[in-house]
Amino acid sequence: MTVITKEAPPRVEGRTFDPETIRSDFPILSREVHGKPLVYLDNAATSQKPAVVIEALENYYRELNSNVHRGVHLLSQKATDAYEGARETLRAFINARSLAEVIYVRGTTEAINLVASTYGRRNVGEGDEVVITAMEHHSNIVPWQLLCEDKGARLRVAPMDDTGTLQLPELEKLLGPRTRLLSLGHVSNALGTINPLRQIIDMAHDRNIPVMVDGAQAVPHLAVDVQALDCDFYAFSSHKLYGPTGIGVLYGKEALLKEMPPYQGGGDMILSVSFEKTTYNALPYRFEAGTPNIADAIAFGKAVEYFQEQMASGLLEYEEQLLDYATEQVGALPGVRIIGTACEKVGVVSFVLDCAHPHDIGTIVDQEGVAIRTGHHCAQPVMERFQIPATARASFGMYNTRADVDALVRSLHKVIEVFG
Ligand code: C6P
Repeated sequence: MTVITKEAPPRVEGRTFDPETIRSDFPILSREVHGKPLVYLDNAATSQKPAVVIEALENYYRELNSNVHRGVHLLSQKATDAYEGARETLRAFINARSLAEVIYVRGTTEAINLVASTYGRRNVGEGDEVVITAMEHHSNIVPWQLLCEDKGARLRVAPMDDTGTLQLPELEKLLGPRTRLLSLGHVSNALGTINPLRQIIDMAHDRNIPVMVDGAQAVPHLAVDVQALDCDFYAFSSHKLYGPTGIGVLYGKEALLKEMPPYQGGGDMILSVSFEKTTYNALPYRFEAGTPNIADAIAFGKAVEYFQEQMASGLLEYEEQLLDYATEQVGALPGVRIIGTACEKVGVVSFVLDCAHPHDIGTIVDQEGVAIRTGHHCAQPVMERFQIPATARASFGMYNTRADVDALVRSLHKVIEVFG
């Protein structure tokens, strides 16, 4: 039996999620493209930003700009408070035990590279194995390939079936005495599959194998509680969660982080430096060398607060219904094949049409003002598994409506008229 962690956080009574009100919080949604109203359905690539996030960025540079953890002057103290306050917002958001477990990084990609180059370099040796799955984004493949090449270790890949569902018995068979880490996505960006993390993590922990989770596509659509999941590492990016680019989080269990060597050397990650010996700062700063991305971290905190408000109003249920509607409408098109039909899905509808290459689909719907992503979605092995070069992918955010889905479907009828 597959157990899915798709819990919604508690709803605040009397509040109803209203996408129309939400839309007015996102300035970019009122612009036109090619003379048509923008229909933005590329949220898995990056989401749009609400005014509160844009204002937080502007406010930082107008009112607070200063370096953190360094100055005794007022601005530096205020900037430090705002920067560390955002860390607390992020800690509470994923329910990490302590601030020491919340490391600021550039995004999911850097988080995975950090774990590969520190935890991986220390714990993976010749003949050892790292296990991933067949539905990973390149960010959760290449860092492990680099590590395995360097160490003479082996990368093993758990397969998925034709619906894009991970084959758990096959995964279980791969978890052996030489497995040093399992790293997998919570949600697939190319297929939308939600992996049953709790069950998988228990399976790995029964064999003393730590688990790293790529949460880039999960955090914008699911309630994530790292303690309930009991994952060892969890990575996510701000820019897919209505926050700015260039900032993200690596969560790690403190006991593991403490034993890991530093990632990069430089300012802020040290306690003392001499030419003979350097001692390192406490967590999380030990992994945050150099002047950090202060403004974006603060705005990320604002994005999370905004997102949490919408979750408390029923956002996640709304998104589920919208995805069902989109799947039904797109699935009814002539000559369409939906790629990724797992029972538990979130966020995306990936598809191909008999009559047109995905790039042509993307170009024609763009002329109608509809932004979708086409290509391999940085998941080339997924395309190979389904024996297709690419897909067209519509991906949803909190401001999308049934009218957006209808606009997509109308534009796809144009594609079929031209190529069919
Ligand atoms: N996927 C997409 O269009 P960064 O770039 O570090 O913020 O996130 C990388 C990443 C890692 N894992 C998953 C599952 C992802 O989906 C992504 C980013 C985007 O699907 C851009 S390729």
